[in-house]
Order: sequence, then structure tokens, then C-alpha cells
Amino acid sequence: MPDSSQVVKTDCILCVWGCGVNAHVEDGKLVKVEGMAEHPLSRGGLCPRGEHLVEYVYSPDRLKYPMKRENGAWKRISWDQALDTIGSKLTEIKQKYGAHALATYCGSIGVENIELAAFTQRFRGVYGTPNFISVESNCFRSRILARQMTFGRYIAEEPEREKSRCIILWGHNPDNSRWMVGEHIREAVANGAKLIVIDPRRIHLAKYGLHLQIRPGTDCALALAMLNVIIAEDLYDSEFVDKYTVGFDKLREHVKHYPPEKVEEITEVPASEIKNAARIYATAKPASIVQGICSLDMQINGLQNNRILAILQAVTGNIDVHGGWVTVPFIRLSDLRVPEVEIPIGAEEYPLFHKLGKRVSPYGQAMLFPEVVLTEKPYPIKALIVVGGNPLNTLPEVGKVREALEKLELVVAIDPFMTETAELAHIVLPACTFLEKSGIGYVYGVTSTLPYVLLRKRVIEPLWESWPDWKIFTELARRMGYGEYFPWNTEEEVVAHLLEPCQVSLEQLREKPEGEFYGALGYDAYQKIGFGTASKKVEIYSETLEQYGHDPLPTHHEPSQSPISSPELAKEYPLILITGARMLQYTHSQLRNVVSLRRIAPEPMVEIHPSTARKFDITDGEMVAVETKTGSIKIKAKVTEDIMPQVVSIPHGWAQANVNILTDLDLRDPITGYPERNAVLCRVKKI
Ligand SMILES: Nc1nc2c(c(=O)[nH]1)N[C@H]1C(S)=C(S)[C@@H](COP(=O)(O)OP(=O)(O)OC[C@H]3O[C@@H](n4cnc5c(=O)[nH]c(N)nc54)[C@H](O)[C@@H]3O)O[C@H]1N2
Ligand SMILES: Nc1nc2c(c(=O)[nH]1)N[C@H]1C(S)=C(S)[C@@H](COP(=O)(O)OP(=O)(O)OC[C@H]3O[C@@H](n4cnc5c(=O)[nH]c(N)nc54)[C@H](O)[C@@H]3O)O[C@H]1N2
Ligand code: SF4
Ligand SMILES: [Mo]
Repeated sequence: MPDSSQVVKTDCILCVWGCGVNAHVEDGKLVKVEGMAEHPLSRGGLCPRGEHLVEYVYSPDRLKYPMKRENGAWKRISWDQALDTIGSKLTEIKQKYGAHALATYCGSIGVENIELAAFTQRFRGVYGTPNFISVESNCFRSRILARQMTFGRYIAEEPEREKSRCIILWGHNPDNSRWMVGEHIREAVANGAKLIVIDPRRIHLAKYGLHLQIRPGTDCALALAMLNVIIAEDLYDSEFVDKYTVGFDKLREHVKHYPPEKVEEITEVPASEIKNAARIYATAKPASIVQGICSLDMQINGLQNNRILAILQAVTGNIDVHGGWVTVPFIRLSDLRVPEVEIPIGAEEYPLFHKLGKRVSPYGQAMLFPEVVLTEKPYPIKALIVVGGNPLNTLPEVGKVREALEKLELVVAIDPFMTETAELAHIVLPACTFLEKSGIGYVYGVTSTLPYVLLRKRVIEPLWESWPDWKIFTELARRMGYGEYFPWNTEEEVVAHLLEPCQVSLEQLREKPEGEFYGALGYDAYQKIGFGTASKKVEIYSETLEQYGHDPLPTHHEPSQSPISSPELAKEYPLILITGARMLQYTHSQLRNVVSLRRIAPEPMVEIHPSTARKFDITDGEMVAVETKTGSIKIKAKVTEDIMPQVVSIPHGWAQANVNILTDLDLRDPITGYPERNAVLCRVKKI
């Protein structure tokens, strides 16, 4: 091979999983990518997004240089002009309104793009604002909180292809959102594991097991009924329960209110199926509930859904065991955060979202952001820096989000592409993609059970005038007089600093370009270190929740909008909308401009059952209007047997039929503030 061509081992972060990639580079150009066989999670595979990385990186739609919006038109400016303008405006805003008048927003890409999230947080800390908001306002933190409340630490689910005897896919369709877990599950089923799918949609994996088609938003009731059966029939692990849990007697009484026959009426799952599922799950050991990553969070019972599934795992003795749920060691990386002096927006309304015991979360609750901007209560927010996110597409009720953004004096969007949010910004800064910068790739300790880390190497030089995020914040901070907090001059220095406390050294990682395990799973962790709760046991009954005025034992609450809780509204809007079922070809609002992907999945569609379609005189493929109390969109109908008759499903992320026009910022989980985006009443009309 000539010297000018090489294969760089790195990972893909077009979504959270970080699949291993062999990137082929010729004369400084990325020419081909392949899956990296050595990577323990992706094992040589890539999804269609990963396969089309070349097209993504060289997309003609990339932002090529900084731009400023002037009289409605974009004008190219230099980096110096852009950073000077932003710096002086931010200084002015701080003097006039106080530092809290700036908010920073990190999107989904901040989760796996550690440098991006770390530098955004450092910048906001040095500037002095507490207002860091992110996708954790609707995704994943609810589950972390619930497990910390229940176990005193995060314990992750492990669908182990050799060990798991039963897997419950609960509101999760890994074939589209986490393909490698879909593969694992097929292998587990081939090895004799039982599969139970709990989903209003008949996903492909449903055909390998028992499928409970559940009315959206009633998962907590279903889990309580399963516990009713498991406890009444003595199928729980009494030794584990006696030794390691508190509150079981109260749970025993509580679940008596949820007999399967009654819960059939709530969930629409036949009582016989509830019993069947409970018996299979409790007797086939080890068992792992593999739950939706955000689907169950985004409900009125979101946190309690997460709690009740943790309780199911605990009482059946499936904690810290191979093929059940297991403690994953966290990767130790330098913390670049500067402690905030004030609490962020949402911390008063959702105190547990902000702080659980001694654990203080760095996030404000983004669902309150539009309201705070529009009302200026508790104080005015005047500027927003959006880094690696597209809130104008992905937050609920985007009509109101737009109104809020339009009121701001300064919106800066840092992104490789011109997003809907960037369109509305005053200044856009071209970020380079992950292939054009170095970083740390680790299979996020909480979303997977692989304690694995690799050096994410710069594969090609930044294209056009794009910069990596760390450099953007560093240069801006230096201009504003905060240079001492940003001493790093190169990417290598940043990565070396972040890796200082890591269990695996930079040198070791350099020697092993395919990556390295940084720790081992804690299969017997609770026997060694117990549980980190106040009682040192699994807290089935949560005094913490009780103190804050919430149900100490998970209790079913009807969704804010439902045929039962709002029958009048249901007369006008008789169908139940669920949103955001993942499409394999796209990540949220990204990648619609990758032609090869667009060819496979050209447009969004609303899934609707044939009986419902007949009722509303709708035929497959025709354009229809879907309407909620909040808004209306036009979208093509996909008539399919694979969905419950009274439910319709629309994916998110599409600009031309944005489902978040239909969702509502005010419908929220009372504990976390998460939006209810699964179970909103709607109607479908012919147009
Ligand atoms: N291709 C792709 N992969 C992604 C992403 C992406 O955008 N694209 N995003 C990533 C991110 S950030 C996240 S958070 C995850 C999301 O991951 P998940 O939240 O697990 O989403 P899905 O895997 O699409 O599965 C959601 C399933 O829940 C079902 N569902 C909806 N409402 C209910 C309900 O009330 N009860 C039950 N039981 N089921 C319900 C839907 O029908 C759907 O089949 O995906 C990640 N992976
Ligand atoms: N209705 C409904 N809405 C939903 C959901 C749902 O299920 N239903 N799911 C929600 C969930 S779980 C999530 S996580 C959110 C995601 O919400 P967002 O994070 O706002 O969505 P993305 O479209 O992934 O935006 C990421 C942006 O980062 C940019 N980017 C990529 N790489 C880089 C980089 O290196 N640097 C910088 N600066 N930018 C980069 C991309 O071009 C893209 O514009 O969506 C939420 N929205
Ligand atoms: S699942 Fe696809 S997009 Fe996500 S990291 Fe893997 S290859 Fe990339
Ligand atoms: Mo997410």
C-alpha cells in the first residue's frame, strides 16, 4: 500500500452506541468505512448511517464558514468577527441582566461527544450561568435517577446472549435504535431464551415471543399487575427480598389493588397474557428487562415506570447477575466543570431532577426554557448557545420554542449543518464532525454493559473553515478574558487531560488502537459493596419520594390526556398518538440530506391500523392531517396491522412533518418534568 493510504481505527458517533470503525484514508481523504471486527459491541457491523459516513462528512450541505444573519440573509464573516461579536454581546448581556441570562443547550450529540459537553459546561461555569440544558430533560436521566433512588447506584440491563433465559423488551425496538442488541436478542432466543415484547406496535422481534400490546402510558399498571401475580404465586426471590430490600410488605399490600383482571381494563392487555408474562419472567432465570431508552421516560409515570421495572428486577433476584442487570464500572475522566453558584431553571419545580441526596445534576429542565424566556420569570434569559442539538425540531411544542428563540437577543448555533435552529440563530459557527477531531470513545457506561474505551482519532483534517467544539469555546473564552480556564492548545492536550484519571492510560490506548476494557462488570457487587441508599438496601418503598410529596410506591396515573382522564377532549381527539419510534436510517433530525439514506427512507409516515383507516376513510399512502390540541401536520398514511387500532405512531425529526408541532410542553411527569410525548390525544383527518 502506498504511504498516502492508511486505515484508522476509530468509532462512529452518529448516535450514542459508538460502533467500531475502520476508516480508510487516501491522500488525506476519507474514502471508505468498514465495521471494526475487534469492537466488542458492534463486532464488525455498522448500521446504514455508519455505512454512509463518507457521504455524511463530505455533504455539500456542510456549514463551511461562520455566518451572521443580516436583514434576513446569511453573510459570511471571519472567525475573528464571529467570536468578537459573540463575546462582546455576551459581556453586555451579563452586565445588564446577570450571568444567568445566558443558557447553553447540548443535544444528543453531547452525550457521546465528551469534549463537546465538557467544554460547553466549562464555558457556562466560567461565564457564571447555571443554565445548562440538554436532552437529558427528556431522555435517560429519569432512569438514572430511578435506579439511584432504588439501588443507590446505576445498574444496567444486560441481555446476555448465552446467559439470559428471559428478556423483556419493554417499549424498545432495538432493530432500529440499537441494532447490535437486536442481534444479541436473536442469538439469545436461538439459545433458548424466552422473549416478551411489550409495545403498542408489533415490532419485528415480537414474532419471536409473547407480544403484549399495551395502551400507551399504562406500563406502570401492567408492571404492578405482574408483581401482583408474582407475589400471590410466591414466584419472587424471598431470600434476596428478605436480606436486601426494604418495603416489600407495603408492596405486597399495594399490588393487591392491581389484579390482572382490573389491569386488563387499564392496559387493554388480556389478564391471561399478564399472568403468563409474569410467570415466564419470574421463573426463567436470569431474566433481563431491556427497556426503552426514552419511550417509557416520556410519560406522566416516567420516573415511576423506571422505578417499577427496577423493583421487578430486584424482587425476582435479577440484580448483579450475568444475564440480568449488572453494575458497570464508570470510566474515570477529568471533570472540567466549574461549580455553579446558583440553581438552574426547573430546579425548584423539579427538585429531585436537580438533586438527589448529595448528587447534584448539572442540568436545568429544558421544558421550562420557553416559558421562562417568554415570561421573563423568574428572570430574563436573553441568550442561547446551542451546541450539537436542534431544539427547534426536537423539543416538544416547537411553535412555542420558536416564539422563545425569536425573543432572544443572541442565539448562536454551533453545528456542522444548517439546522432549523441554526436558521433562526443570529450567528452560526461551523463545527467539524467527529471524524475531523480527536476524542475519547467509550461505550457509555450506563447505556451498555461494556466498560470499553478507545481513542477516537482524527481521521481527516477539519473541512473548509470548520473547527472542533473545544477550540470554539477556547477561543471565545480567551477573547472574553477567561483564558486561564482554557489552557489547552491542541486536541492532544485536551484528550490527554481528560484521560488523566482514567483506569487505562493514554499510552495503553495508543498501543491498542482498537480499544481496551477499562474495568470488569460487578456480577456480585451488592454482596461486596451493598447498595448505596440510605437504608443500604434496595428501596422498594422510597422515603425520598414520599418526602417530596410523590408516591413512595409506583402507582398508575392516567396520562394527562386519555379517554379516561379527559373524556371530553377524547370526543374531539379520539386516537392516541405515540411519537419518536426510531428509524434505522436517521438520528433524530439529522442525516435527511444523505442521499443514499433518503433513498431508503424518503419520507415520514403516520402508522394507522386498517380498522381505524376505514373508520376515517383513509387509504394507504394518502396525505392526511394529524391534529392535537396543540397543532396540526400533514403526513402520508401508512396503513398497517402492526399497531393497536386506537393508536397512531409518528417518527420525530422530520422538518416537513414535524411531530413536535403536535406535542405539548405543559404535559409533564410531575417528578422529573419530562414531557409526555407518548400518549397524546389526536385525530386523523382526510385532506
Ligand atoms: N436509528 C436511531 N437510533 C437511535 C436514535 C435515533 O434517533 N435513530 N436515537 C437514540 C436515542 S437518543 C434514544 S433516546 C434511543 C431511543 O430508544 P427507545 O426509546 O428505546 O426507542 P425505540 O427503540 O424506537 O422504541 C420505542 C418503542 O416504544 C414503543 N412505545 C411507545 N409508547 C409506548 C408506551 O407507552 N408503552 C410501551 N410499552 N411502548 C411504547 C414504540 O411503539 C416503539 O416501538 O434511540 C437511540 N438510537
Ligand atoms: N416527539 C419526539 N421528540 C423527540 C424524541 C421522541 O421520542 N419523540 N426523542 C427525544 C430524544 S430521546 C432526544 S435524545 C432528542 C435529540 O435532540 P437533538 O440532540 O436536538 O437532535 P439531533 O437532531 O440529534 O441534533 C444534534 C445536532 O448535533 C449536530 N452535530 C453532530 N456532530 C456535532 C459535533 O461534533 N459538534 C457540534 N457542535 N454539533 C454536532 C448535528 O448536525 C445535529 O444538528 O430528541 C428528542 N425529541
Ligand atoms: S448504530 Fe449506526 S449510527 Fe449509531 S454508532 Fe453504530 S454505526 Fe454509528
Ligand atoms: Mo435520547
